[in-house]
Amino acid sequence: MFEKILIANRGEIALRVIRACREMGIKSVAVHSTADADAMHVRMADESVCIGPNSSTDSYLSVPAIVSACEITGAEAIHPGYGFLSENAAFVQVLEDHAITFIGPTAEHIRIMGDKITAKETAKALGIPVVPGSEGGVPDVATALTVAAQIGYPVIIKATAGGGGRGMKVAKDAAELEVAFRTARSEAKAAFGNDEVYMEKYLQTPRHIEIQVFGDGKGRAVHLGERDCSLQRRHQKVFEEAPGPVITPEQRARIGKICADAVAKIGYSGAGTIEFLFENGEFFFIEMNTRLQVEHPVTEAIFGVDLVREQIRVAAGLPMSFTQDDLVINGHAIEVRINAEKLPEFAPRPGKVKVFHAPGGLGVRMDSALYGGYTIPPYYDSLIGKLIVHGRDRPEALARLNRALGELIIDGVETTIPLFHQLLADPDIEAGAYNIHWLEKWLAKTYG
Ligand code: MV4
Repeated sequence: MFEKILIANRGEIALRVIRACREMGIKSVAVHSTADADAMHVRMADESVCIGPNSSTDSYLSVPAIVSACEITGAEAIHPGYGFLSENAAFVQVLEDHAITFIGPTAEHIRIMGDKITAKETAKALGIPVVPGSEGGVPDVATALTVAAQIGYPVIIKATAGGGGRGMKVAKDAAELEVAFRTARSEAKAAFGNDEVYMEKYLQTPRHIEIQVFGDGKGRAVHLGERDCSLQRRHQKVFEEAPGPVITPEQRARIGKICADAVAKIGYSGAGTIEFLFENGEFFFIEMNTRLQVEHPVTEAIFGVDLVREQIRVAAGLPMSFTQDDLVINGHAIEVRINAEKLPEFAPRPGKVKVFHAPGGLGVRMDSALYGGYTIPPYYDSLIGKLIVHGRDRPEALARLNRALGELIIDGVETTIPLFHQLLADPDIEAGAYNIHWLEKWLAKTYG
């Protein structure tokens, strides 16, 4: 096992990894920007290294600074958390060349899944159901029209280098396709420096269902069911739950086995998430994320596993501590993401936190790096906490969420907490009757 791990991240996810390290008897090294000198991850780690100025580009995204911090402290492995360098194949390649262990998949697996066409071709070849669409890239409008005539309208054009919703365009008929195609291309070029696009049948009212997978890098893999992450605003998840409120045990077992077999076959290592659109009882692959996700705690709650501990184990060459048969769902879990933002526009509101009081009690987990007197810097993501609740069933989880939100106090900055009180009062949320468009529509009608 490793003696020392460096955490190339900040905020709640850095604490999450430090906690797993401490429970495993592993020393932790925090890295931080100058703006984060007083951050909780720096206090909680065994050691810390300042790696650069405020800007993420020059600190949390600086490969030379992070590799140097590793060499100075003698850390043998790096946990990337999510965001920042977590899905950067070039970074993982550098670590492979420096004999530093990356706690995550290989550079090659990250590269395959980072290119959305290669990802989809790989998924399809592995037996994962994909959305009907173009075979690879679509080079021109004429090809786009031919593909659309085959798959039927509406269609969606996506950037090969994209993901997370950036650079997508929908066309409802041939008349709209030419403009949609040209716009998608130029936006892809501007955003990613790569103008390659591909096309799919546009699904109109799906849910976003993602399957958690886990591989040992030696050809064994399991699935840990699904999360329903349909409640999103501008491609940012807001509320996530596991299990999905409309997924049957048979659907879960079937798609779960397909996903676990697929990642086993490629020798995938560590945590991964296979994202699907789910409509009329069918799953359609869209992307795979090769990292630990923000919403992993809902899966941990219902399966009673520590996913970060497992990531560290397999990175050290140990087997996973469970088999598929050990993984039995217990109850229901919900996460809400709390941002330092002003409603209704979700405008970032960094600043000084006067009082922070985390809720507690049975079935409540608060992952946050806040403390009273802390000043949230303006340079990074506005996520300041995740409240995760677990109950014996969905109604109990919802009641517990309502209760825990009532106990949570964050004074001094505006937050998205009031949104969740309002959402919990909505009959559609109570019924689990929502899709990927529900939240944007609800926000438009509630906040105007
Ligand atoms: C789609 C789609 C409908 N049909 N693909 C958005 C983010 C990216 N991961 C994929 N996205 C979508 N792909 C087809 N063929 C609708 C979306 C989409 C969406 C997906 C998940 C969650 C929220 C969303 C909001 C708008 C659009």
